Amino acid sequence: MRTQVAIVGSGPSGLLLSQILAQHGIESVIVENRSREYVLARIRAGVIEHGGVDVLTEYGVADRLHREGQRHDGVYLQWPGERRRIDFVESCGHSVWVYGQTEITKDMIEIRQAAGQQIFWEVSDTAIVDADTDRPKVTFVDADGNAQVIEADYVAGCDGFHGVSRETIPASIRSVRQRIYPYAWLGILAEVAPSTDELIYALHPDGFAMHSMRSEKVSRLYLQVAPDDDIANWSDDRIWDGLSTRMALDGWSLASGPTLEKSITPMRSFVSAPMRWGRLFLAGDASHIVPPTGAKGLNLAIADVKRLGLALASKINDGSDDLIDRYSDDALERVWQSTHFSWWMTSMLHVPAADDPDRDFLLQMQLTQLHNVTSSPTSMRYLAENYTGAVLPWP
Ligand code: RFL
Ligand code: PHB
Repeated sequence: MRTQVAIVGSGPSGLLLSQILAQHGIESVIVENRSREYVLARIRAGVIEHGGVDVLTEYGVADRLHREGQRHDGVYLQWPGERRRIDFVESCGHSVWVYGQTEITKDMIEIRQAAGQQIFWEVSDTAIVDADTDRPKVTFVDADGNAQVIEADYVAGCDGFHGVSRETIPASIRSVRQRIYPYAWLGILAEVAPSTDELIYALHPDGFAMHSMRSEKVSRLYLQVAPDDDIANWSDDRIWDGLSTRMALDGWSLASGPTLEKSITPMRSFVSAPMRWGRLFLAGDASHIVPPTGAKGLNLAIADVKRLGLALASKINDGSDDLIDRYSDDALERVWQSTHFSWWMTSMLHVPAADDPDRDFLLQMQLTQLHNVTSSPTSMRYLAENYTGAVLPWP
């Protein structure tokens, strides 16, 4: 097989890249190691920066988002006895949108397949070869067990944190900077109307808790748990008790409902650089991951992919090397800003381990910081600008 751009991974990065390339008249083939059903059912992010919505709108994949997504103009930060709202619009003139990554993925798969996009589902043994030559290839075994080779002009590694693309770049030229946090998030999706108008991020001595949502009838909630905790230890009753205790506030109560899904996700900050090697370009989680507290992962993926789509279009259609040569450095600038913000939010809101000798001191520092962040207009603006992405560079 021959194509212009071979894309590894059919998550938000790979799907959006194929859409952007198609709009520039460039053909691509996607290979994905999971089934279509699995990818469509995967539950992940929920918050999209206003700039991310602009990109999805510009490339024609945001019609349902505009009909069913919810605009949020603020957020609540909470600690025992206090819940304070930061108004994004007042602080920086921007908002975010709440619309599930699951829905974005569904919309993009439908749009791409209706346009005839070739996607190989359930492939195995994906490998990227000759990426540092003029003839890069993606090899894989298709769902019927046939060995396949895609010869391409360029390869986009959009295969997430556990993919093969990043490791294709020789270790000798790759640098990794990371932090593994001593806690994880237990997330549930529940069939119950949200008990709040805005997202709540709460610090409590028992651990962080958060209330997000997907629609008027479906809520998404998270609890800080130990990184080695087992979901089997968490009955629905224990989860709802934990959420109610950690988000308790006089005059407010948390409504519970049937749990549709529950899982535990470890938390890590991770950046691998560079994001390009020869004709292989990395985008999204394949190159970097952030802890979910800043709601940045999907937004970084959208930003990378717009930058990469424009760079490849400029090279393929106009013969210009400028944007592909700058891709890695330009993308990493936003990656580091979002990595810092996610680390800052995470550090402010997660309780240190019970055996941390500095626990009491650190908890007091977090309370003081939350107080300060929600008191000063300058601090509120810092949070609002970063959370909504107002200060982050969009390509
Ligand atoms: P994905 O979504 O992981 O997609 C990669 C795709 O590649 C496939 N793949 C392979 N295909 C072929 N061959 C191989 N060898 C392959 N290996 C893997 C995978 O099956 C998959 O389909 O990466 P992508 O596209 O870069 O998208 C990144 C986002 O998914 C991620 O950053 C966000 O979900 C992070 N995130 C959040 N981001 C936000 O912006 N806002 C949020 O509110 C937010 N909340 C979250 C989150 C992530 C979470 N989890 C579960 C990690 C909340 C949670 C709990
Ligand atoms: C979500 O809705 O899943 C969500 C929202 C905000 C976050 C993380 C996850 O920071």
